[in-house]
Amino acid sequence: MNGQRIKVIDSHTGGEPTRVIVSGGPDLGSGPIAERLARFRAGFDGFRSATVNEPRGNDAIVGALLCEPSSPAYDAGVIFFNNVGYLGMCGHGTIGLLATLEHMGRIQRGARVRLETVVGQVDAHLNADGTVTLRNVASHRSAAHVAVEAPGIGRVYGDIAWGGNWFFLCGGHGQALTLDRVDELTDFTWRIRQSLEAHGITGDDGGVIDHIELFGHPTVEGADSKSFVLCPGKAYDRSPCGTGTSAKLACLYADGKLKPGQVWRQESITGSTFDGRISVIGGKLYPEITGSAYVNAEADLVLDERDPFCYGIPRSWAKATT
Ligand code: PYC
Repeated sequence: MNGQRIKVIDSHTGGEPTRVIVSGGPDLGSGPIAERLARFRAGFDGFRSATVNEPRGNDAIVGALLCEPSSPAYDAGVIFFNNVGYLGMCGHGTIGLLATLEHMGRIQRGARVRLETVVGQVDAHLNADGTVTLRNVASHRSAAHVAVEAPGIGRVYGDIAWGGNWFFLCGGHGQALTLDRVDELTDFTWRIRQSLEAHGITGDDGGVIDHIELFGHPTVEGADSKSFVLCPGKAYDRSPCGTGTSAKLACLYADGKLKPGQVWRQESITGSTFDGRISVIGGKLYPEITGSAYVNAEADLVLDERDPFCYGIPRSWAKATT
């Protein structure tokens, strides 16, 4: 048979899909994961598009390339990517990755996996009940109550926070957060995203704010809040977003509304939930996020060079950010 074969295992975490590349991925050489990401982007971006974009994937899928770690301080390396580029970190993807490793028989319940990500070390535990708890990179709020004028919307206010990716977090936006309004919510948040860019509003060191989060009242019993999250390639997060929940926890802590150890249950637009809590060590805030993932497919992707869409259908309207 013609074509390169790539073995993948798919899962979803609270509805948001993750596709782990098990074999057949590009050879990115050795060294720190950030250097390997640079090689991935420069030399193998077609692989990214081929594995997550249509016709083999869709806009919501996050890919996870498992790599050898650069030092014995880690158990594995991982590079997350999506329909338009690369992610610093991915919370739902980390939960999906651990469920996948269990499915493969590579880890057992109780295992702790020290992951080398592009933005730092993330420790993930496969709990006895099959849920996964990840300890994210240090997170913080960079600016509070920032005003942005968005065309067709007017002035909106939000906090800018880091949770492994950059987020703009808005309450008081006047939008009903219901699943039947995904198109309207996507349009609303995309306008905010474009306005932030147009006005040069960024995270620290010019980091592009490529995730927009709206918060509202919860609908699931026991949840503290419900969110809608717009991802960099204009897809919405079906899960409560691990890095977004981390950013939210950093804002709550900065406002004196969350204490270390206190549980914050974040509901997604689909009704799935993550439990978040923080610890503060040496003045730095480390979010812990707990959620569940389910493996739903094992497949061989075939990349046949004769296929005009071998490397996916490009998302020409959406810019890569990371
Ligand atoms: O869970 O961190 C997350 C995430 C980022 C983008 C999609 N999911």
